[in-house]
Amino acid sequence: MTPLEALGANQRWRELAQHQAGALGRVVQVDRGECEVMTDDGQIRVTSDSQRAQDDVAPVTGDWITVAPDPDDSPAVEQVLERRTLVVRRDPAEHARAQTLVANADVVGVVCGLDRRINPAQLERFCVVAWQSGAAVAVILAKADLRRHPERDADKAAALAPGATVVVTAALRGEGLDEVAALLEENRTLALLGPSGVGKSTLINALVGTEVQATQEVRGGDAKGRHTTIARRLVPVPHGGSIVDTPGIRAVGPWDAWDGLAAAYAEIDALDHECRFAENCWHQGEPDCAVAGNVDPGRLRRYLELAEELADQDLDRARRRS
Ligand SMILES: Nc1nc2c(ncn2[C@@H]2O[C@H](COP(=O)(O)OP(=O)(O)O)[C@@H](O)[C@H]2O)c(=O)[nH]1
Ligand SMILES: [Mg+2]
Ligand SMILES: [Zn+2]
Repeated sequence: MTPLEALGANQRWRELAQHQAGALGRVVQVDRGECEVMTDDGQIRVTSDSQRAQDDVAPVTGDWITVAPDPDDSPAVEQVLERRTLVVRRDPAEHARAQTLVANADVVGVVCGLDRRINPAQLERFCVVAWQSGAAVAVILAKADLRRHPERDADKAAALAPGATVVVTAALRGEGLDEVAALLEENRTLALLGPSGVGKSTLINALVGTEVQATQEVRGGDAKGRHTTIARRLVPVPHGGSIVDTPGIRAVGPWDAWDGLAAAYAEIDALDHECRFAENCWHQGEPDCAVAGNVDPGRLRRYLELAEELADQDLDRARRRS
């Protein structure tokens, strides 16, 4: 298998690239206007200078692109090929803006460290962002060696993340790695999402077999990790597939994520249609409500909070446009 095939090159991407003049490549890492790009001729540095690009989509890690075929110039991004999936969050610095994290992940793995209790609100928020991307979703429970009954955590996670595959790992002991590798079958791309310190880099290193990602001791006292690695880098996994870390995330804000909300709270969304649209019911004790009483009250409360957050964002965007 060529390095580009190891990163998921297939007939589909090659056909899309054929409509462009340039050669197919996949963005491995982006930093300050330059991309590391894997091509059929190996890895090259490409400027993403928008002057020469045909569109103004800024490439992110995981993007499939074509590289402008100009022999006299340094290589540049010609076109960012239409993304199959895209992980987007609300920009933590600039709240009225979206920040794109990873393109073309097949699976988004939301990672929770079992050195602390699963935080339902946090897990669900990450799941909203994960589902919104369009990828499949997995919840990866890390550091299971620290728990006497990790299967109970798995049950809890499954209840908080309907539709997601739940995987239990203890990467330092090499446990659960086969289950993660199964997510990577057919050269799929897995994007890890989760706060610092949960064990993402340790898991990647265990899968890859070498120290490709710096890991950091969790600070004493709290379980927050330091932000050791900031670059989002796509790395091939020896037994197939590729994996990308999203370091340095404290909290994740959903962005225009109504589909993600519906998927992350699928059991509530299914009932929601029965009364919200017919009776304009907000499931707060109205008579004949199909939702309240039939779903977990904590999940309902968090679902409604997130719906309000998204509705506020919609209003905000509408105001800005007018
Ligand atoms: N006990 C235990 N600790 C782990 C495991 N995986 C990671 N850690 C520790 O958790 C801390 C943060 O891990 P790291 O991979 O850097 O987290 P990241 O910020 O999500 O990339 C480090 O001190 C790791 O040694 C595990 O499977 N078991
Ligand atoms: Mg890390
Ligand atoms: Zn209702």
